[in-house]
Amino acid sequence: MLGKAALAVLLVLAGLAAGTRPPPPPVSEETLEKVAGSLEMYVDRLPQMPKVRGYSMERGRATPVHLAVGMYRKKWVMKFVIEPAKTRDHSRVPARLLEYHAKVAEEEATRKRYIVMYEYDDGATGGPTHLYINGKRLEDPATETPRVGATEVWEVVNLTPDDHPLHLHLATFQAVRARGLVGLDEFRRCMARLNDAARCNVSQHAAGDAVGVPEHERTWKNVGKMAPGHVTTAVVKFLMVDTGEDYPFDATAEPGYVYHCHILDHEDNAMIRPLKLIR
Ligand SMILES: *[C@@H]1O[C@H](CO)[C@@H](O)[C@H](O)[C@H]1NC(C)=O
Ligand SMILES: [Cu+2]
Repeated sequence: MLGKAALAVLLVLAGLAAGTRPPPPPVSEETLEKVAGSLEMYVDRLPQMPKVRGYSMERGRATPVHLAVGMYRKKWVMKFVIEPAKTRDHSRVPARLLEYHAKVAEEEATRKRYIVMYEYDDGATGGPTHLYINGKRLEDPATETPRVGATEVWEVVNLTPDDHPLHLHLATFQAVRARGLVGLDEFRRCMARLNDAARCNVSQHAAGDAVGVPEHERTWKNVGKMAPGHVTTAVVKFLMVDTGEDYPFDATAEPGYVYHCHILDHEDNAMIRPLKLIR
């Protein structure tokens, strides 16, 4: 579905693409992935969206294109044509926004987990083939089995060359810091061999400059950007952060939940793992 972040990105890009004078600035795939909270493909749905116009972004130039089903391999952006509303909008901005009761207390964490992002390449072409979290497939048994109500610290180690917006179902988290990995190649080689951050001396490698968490990320979220070559420390809460209470349903029920990269292409290429809550 059209996530808010994706919509915002598309609107920004549409804004860039819409101005024909002066020519729109180039938008690279890298930029897209950096700014997006999620990237999704909507082509199959387009025939039902009459006011959407396509712009291909080949060679960094926005050129109008005729949208058709099956264009999923092309890079393009959408322009939303807003027409005067024919219905009345009764929605209102609330006088007060939601207050979060849960504190960002790293020291309250009962458990620390390493969440390691790997990218695998095709030996012949060097092109990426799939992305695993902790070297495991979705089908492998859950290894993240937090207790309901727990606070945990997740050290997200991004060994891939790309940003990944990590998305947790059910849980809410805040990144508190990110540090660059020094001796990244050596660490990557060790991780490829042992798949064990502690045995590969992650704390010695996570010694690069601390990167400030941007203001807009310093709140309870369910998606957070994980920078390449960095270890991002996130405080994760398995409860309702607005009330500080337990979930109003049985969060331990089958089939459980998942966490994954919010870029659909990555998620579809196995960057997704089960998340199983226990009592
Ligand atoms: C981790 O660090 C210890 C102590 O500095 C060292 O003896 C060990 O060889 C290191 N392990 C790896 C896999 O580099
Ligand atoms: Cu990703």
